[in-house]
Amino acid sequence: MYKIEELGFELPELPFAYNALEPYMDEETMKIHHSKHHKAYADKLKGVAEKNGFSSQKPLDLIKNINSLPKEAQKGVRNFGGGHINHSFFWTVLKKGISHDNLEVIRAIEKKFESYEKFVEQFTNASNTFFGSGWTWLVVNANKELEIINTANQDSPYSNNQKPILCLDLWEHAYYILYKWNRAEYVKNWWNIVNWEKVNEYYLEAMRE
Ligand code: MN3
Repeated sequence: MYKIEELGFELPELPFAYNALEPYMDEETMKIHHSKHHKAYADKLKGVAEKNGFSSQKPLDLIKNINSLPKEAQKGVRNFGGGHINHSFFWTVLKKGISHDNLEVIRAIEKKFESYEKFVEQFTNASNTFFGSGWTWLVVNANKELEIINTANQDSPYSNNQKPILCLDLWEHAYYILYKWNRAEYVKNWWNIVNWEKVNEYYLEAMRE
């Protein structure tokens, strides 16, 4: 599987088949989400990078250092770079049938949120009460603590010195074909396709750094 820090401006291959998350996420949504929406972010970021002379840099570094980029490049990097990086990250934390038992990240979640169930409740609540397009994240913050946050549009936690370990796409394009208006049902079903083994990997990496 690709590493976020090594990504360039090309669309990364989805680490699973388009129908691999059925019935919780349908094949048509995954196809459009990855090959149209994500690809558009990557292509537009490439345009911004070419125009501003950033083509030799890594997209993740652009997102991390967004505030030190020239003002005229920041909006494009925030929207398209965020879109590219956030989606690339999202695909890696999706997989069907992964147990959350016996993982260090779950011990840390239990310590921070009391129990796995309480964590799920808080994350779900953060998603359901978020207005508009954006994301819900579990991050390791600058104090090395777990924290649930939302970001609007394609804003990325990487820009705020937070290390994401799990995320959920709340844009309508992520669920509308299958769930229509019912975002809460999408959020509820999404827990069946969290790749906890990858989340655990990200957690251990973030705590080591
Ligand atoms: Mn999306």
